[in-house]
Amino acid sequence: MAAGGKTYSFKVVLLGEGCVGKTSLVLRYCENKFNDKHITTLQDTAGQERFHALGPIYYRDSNGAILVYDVTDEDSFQKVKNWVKELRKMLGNEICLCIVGNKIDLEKERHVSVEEAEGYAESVGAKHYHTSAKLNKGIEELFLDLCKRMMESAQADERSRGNGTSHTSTARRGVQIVDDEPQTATSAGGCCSSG
Ligand SMILES: Nc1nc2c(ncn2[C@@H]2O[C@H](COP(=O)(O)OP(=O)(O)OP(=O)(O)O)[C@@H](O)[C@H]2O)c(=O)[nH]1
Ligand SMILES: [Mg+2]
Repeated sequence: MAAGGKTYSFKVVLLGEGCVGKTSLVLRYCENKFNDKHITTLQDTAGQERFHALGPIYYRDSNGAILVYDVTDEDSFQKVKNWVKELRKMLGNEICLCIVGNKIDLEKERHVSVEEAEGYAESVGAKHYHTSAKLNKGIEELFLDLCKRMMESAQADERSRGNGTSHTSTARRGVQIVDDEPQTATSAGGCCSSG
């Protein structure tokens, strides 16, 4: 993404329990498409062991993290809390955290209250967003806001270092999807496979 003639490149990780809508959010943002079917990004039910071993490789050097839960699934919100703890512990306060309550079109089945989620986000220095990949709600705002925050953070960083190095990015709309092995370990036990 460019600002004042400058191009920045950031690493953002997308984390969350299986079936919360991670793929759907990216698909909506990048291609403006939505698929009703759940085709899990992960075709195995890797447990905590494997996920914990690979997690740090996946989120190492990240500038931002999008932590997704499903508003109808209380357990997926607890998983987000675990991720926040781990990311803060491993990466400190440098990383821009976005907590995303997805599937707000299913408001009637909501199991995570807005107050609780927003209050929690504030308490850990994260920002909370409400989205629906299905209805294309809140997604532009999420990505735009995250980019702004990461840019501000990078600029503050540059000022404090007193230099102006930058990187180039050729990714479409600033989103580059890296589908590598560690990523598949982030959604261990998708809802459709392990219940
Ligand atoms: N109603 C509703 N359904 C959604 C929304 N976003 C995703 N879904 C559905 O939820 C299911 C899972 O979506 P995915 O995007 O595949 O979820 P995921 O987090 O990538 O799942 P894994 O790759 O298994 O970790 C699919 O059936 C989607 O159609 C939404 O905003 N509203
Ligand atoms: Mg997926």
